[in-house]
Amino acid sequence: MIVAIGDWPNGQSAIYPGRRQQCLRLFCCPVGVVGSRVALCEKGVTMTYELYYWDGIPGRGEFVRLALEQAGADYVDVARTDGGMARMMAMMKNGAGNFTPFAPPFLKDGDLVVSHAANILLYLGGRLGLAPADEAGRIRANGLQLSITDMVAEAHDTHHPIAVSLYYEDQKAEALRRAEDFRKERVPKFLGYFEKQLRKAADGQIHAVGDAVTYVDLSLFHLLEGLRYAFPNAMRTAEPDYPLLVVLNAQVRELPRIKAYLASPRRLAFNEEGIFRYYPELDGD
Ligand SMILES: N[C@@H](CCC(=O)N[C@@H](CS)C(=O)NCC(=O)O)C(=O)O
Repeated sequence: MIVAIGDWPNGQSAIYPGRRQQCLRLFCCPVGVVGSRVALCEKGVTMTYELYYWDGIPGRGEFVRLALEQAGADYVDVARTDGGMARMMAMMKNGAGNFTPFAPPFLKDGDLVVSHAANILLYLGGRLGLAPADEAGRIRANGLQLSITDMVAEAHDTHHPIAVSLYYEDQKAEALRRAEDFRKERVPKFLGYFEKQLRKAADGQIHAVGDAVTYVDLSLFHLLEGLRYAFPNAMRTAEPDYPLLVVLNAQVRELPRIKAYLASPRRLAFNEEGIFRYYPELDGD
C-alpha cells in the first residue's frame, strides 16, 4: 500500500504534535510513502510553514493559524516578524516563484505558494491530520469551508457594503441597512445550515465532518467568535437556535493546544480594523 502524508487517517492526528514528530512517525511506518514532503523528511530536513497575513488583526489568517496551532506545526507568522511586512508586499508585487497571490492570507511551503484561506486549509488538512482520510470527506470539508468563506465575506460587507476603499463612516447609511439584513436573514440562513451539518460522533464530541476534529470545526469556532464580537446583542438572541454550534465552540476552546494558543500573545484580539468589527449601531436593538 502506498500512502502519502495527506492520506493519514484523521484519527491519528493526536500522534502528530508537530512536523518533526510527523517525520519520525513516517520513518517508523511499515508502508511505503510518496510525496515531496517525505523526500524532505528522509533527508532529515523539516520545513517551516510561512503564513503571510496582515499584522494586527485576526482576519482571514486566523482560520489558517488555528489549524497550524491545533496541529502543533512549525510555522512563522511572517508579517509579524522584522521586515516581514515588506516581504509579504514584495511577494504580492513581484510574485513568489511562478505564482503571485492576489491577497493575504497565503502560505508558503517550500517552493509552493497557496492562496485563499479555504484553499490553504484544503492543502494543509491532510498534512496536519485535520481532514478526513477519504476524498469524499475532504471535498465535503472544503465545501463547508467555502460556505464559511462566503459568510465571512458577508460579515465584512456589513461595515463595507459599498466599497472596500471607502471608510465605514462614508457608507454608514448603507451599512445600517446591510447589517440589518445580515442579522435577520443571513445569520439564520448560514448558521442554520452549519447547525444541520453537525453531528455527535462516536467520541461523544460534535464534529462537522467525520468523527474527529477537522479544520472545519476550528473555523466554525472562529466564525462564532467573530459574530459574537461584532453582533453581541443579535448573537445573544440567536444562539439558542444553534445549540450544536455553541457546544462545538466550547469544545474547540478547550482543546489543549487551542486553549494554550488563545492565552498566548500569538492570538490577536478582534478590533475595528478587521473583518469582524463591533459598531454598536450595526448590532440592532
Ligand atoms: N478569498 C480570499 C479573500 C482574501 C482577502 O480578501 N484578503 C483581504 C484581507 S482579509 C485582503 O487583503 N484583500 C485585499 C483586496 O481585496 O484588495 C480568502 O478567503 O482568503
